[in-house]
Amino acid sequence: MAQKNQLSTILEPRVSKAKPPPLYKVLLLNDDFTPMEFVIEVLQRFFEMNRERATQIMLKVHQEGMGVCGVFPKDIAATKVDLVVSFSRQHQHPLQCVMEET
Ligand code: TYC
Repeated sequence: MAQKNQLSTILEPRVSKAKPPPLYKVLLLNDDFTPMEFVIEVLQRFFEMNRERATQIMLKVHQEGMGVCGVFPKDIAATKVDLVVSFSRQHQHPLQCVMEET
């Protein structure tokens, strides 16, 4: 009985101190030059929105100056921003897309 059986080790329940990873909003900013149809295309292509939802968000950005496209972990948000900005520059549009911690 001097030797303790390893299989009998008791795992005490602990309160987890690990914080959930921070989330980031991906935002589109309004400008006077990017065509509305192009913004709708971006929202459908990179944020998996249907045309109706994409049109609603585009109009919100157009009227209010900015709008949220989605909320993601940091690396996914950063990838979405890069994809939107490079797609927009490829098509010679000045559309701006940024991320912000929630
Ligand atoms: N304001 C643009 C226009 O009138 C449309 C637009 C909407 C541009 C949303 C950017 O993020 C944007 N053509």
